[in-house]
Amino acid sequence: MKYIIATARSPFSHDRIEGKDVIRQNIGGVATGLKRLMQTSGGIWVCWGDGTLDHEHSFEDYDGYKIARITLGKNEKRGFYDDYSNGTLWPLFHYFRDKIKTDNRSYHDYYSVNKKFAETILKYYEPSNIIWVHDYQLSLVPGMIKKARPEAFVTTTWHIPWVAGEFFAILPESAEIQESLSSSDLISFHTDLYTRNFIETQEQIFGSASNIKSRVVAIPLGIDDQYYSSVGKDEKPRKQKDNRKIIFSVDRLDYTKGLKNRILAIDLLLHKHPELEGKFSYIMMVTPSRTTVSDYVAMKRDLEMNIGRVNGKYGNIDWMPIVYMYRKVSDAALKANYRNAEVALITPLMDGLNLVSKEFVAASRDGVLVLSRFAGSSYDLQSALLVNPYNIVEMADNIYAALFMDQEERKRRLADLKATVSKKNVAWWLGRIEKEITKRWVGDTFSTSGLVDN
Ligand code: GDG
Repeated sequence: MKYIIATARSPFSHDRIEGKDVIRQNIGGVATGLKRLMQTSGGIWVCWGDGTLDHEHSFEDYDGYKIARITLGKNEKRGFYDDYSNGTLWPLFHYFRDKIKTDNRSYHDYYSVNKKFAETILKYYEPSNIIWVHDYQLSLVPGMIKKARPEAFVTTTWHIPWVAGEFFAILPESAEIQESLSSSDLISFHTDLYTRNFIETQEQIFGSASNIKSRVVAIPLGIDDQYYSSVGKDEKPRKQKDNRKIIFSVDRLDYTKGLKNRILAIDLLLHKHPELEGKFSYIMMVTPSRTTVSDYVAMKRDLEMNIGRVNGKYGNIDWMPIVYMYRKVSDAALKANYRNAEVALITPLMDGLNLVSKEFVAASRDGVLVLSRFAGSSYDLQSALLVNPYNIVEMADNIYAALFMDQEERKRRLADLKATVSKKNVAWWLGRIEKEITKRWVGDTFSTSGLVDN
């Protein structure tokens, strides 16, 4: 049995940088999990080729599987990716009402790009294939495939939250999207809350959800815990100057991540506890993201202004409370930062899951996780210090508690968290999805990828 996987972003892209042809790997846990599946079971990965040289590699054999790339024109990309996916659906599914753009023209591009994906999938489809569609950029693909080939098995994984039905109703195209997704043979979300919201949405739009209840499941994505817990051979624990404690975070630059509220919490922490001057460094890594979307440009300016304000207010010639880095770092550097941190501050305002929280837990030696209640991962990571990211006082108090938590409690909490993260790792996730497919598959040739670990 082979998969045809469809994701908006590609596992890697071909680019020309300073006159040299290079391969750029896609960062992020989804790509890592799926690469592993494709390497083991083979199949075809259909994706958007956004690299400058990807048009020269529209179909290639790579590492045991095949990649089919769809190239998009400049306007098409803007309508599909910047405007509808990231300007309409992203804020909608994270409850940012004021940011939702409801513009029919960009839906047109979104529709036609989804059609290109569906056509490409159907071009390669064979009856023994499982078609696995990922995420909000491709929400119309399941419906398009089922219309053309009702017998094809389509499973969909939704990586971001699913909102309450009455909020989803804001979207002019809500019925089309719901109809398409609910035609999947299996649809998975990260939490029970999202599955409940999806079923309620179905009831509100179509009057009943009895036909989809058995096809909707909650299976949270896991990470490759062994990779994060292994120590690189050149890696040494870093000593901070004057034994300063390290608070760490890494996020894409995004308004859903609650970056500014964290700076406000550091401000309040230092206001309430002036004795903490010089006692910690907050290393805030921010990864450039969606740099062509206008909201993100303004947000960056506002964040940097606040970091400067807080550093200016409390810093001195030997110490700045916030060490800010705006760039992508290597996997090895990220792992070392996870390991060296006493506290991880992961406080999104809304997040489908949040892989960073799990990666920190796997890598950490004795760190404390301060985690937002609105991250999907908080459902499983109950031994973290859970905070409301809108409540600045609560955040400041929990950062203080994390910095000064006694060893016994740190160890107990981290051991609980590690047990969950390694039990529900990426192999577990793939295994659970394959098990659900097996239950529903009516073809006679289904065999799992062998990654099952449940
Ligand atoms: C969607 C949902 C859901 C980040 N900066 C660097 C870097 N990263 C890696 C992290 C992590 C990943 O990117 C980000 O994880 P998220 O969980 O935020 O995932 P996304 O793909 O952005 O988002 C989210 C996820 O899908 C999975 O379903 O959790 O809720 O929005 O793996 O480590 N990696 C490196 N350098 C960086 O600078 N090497």
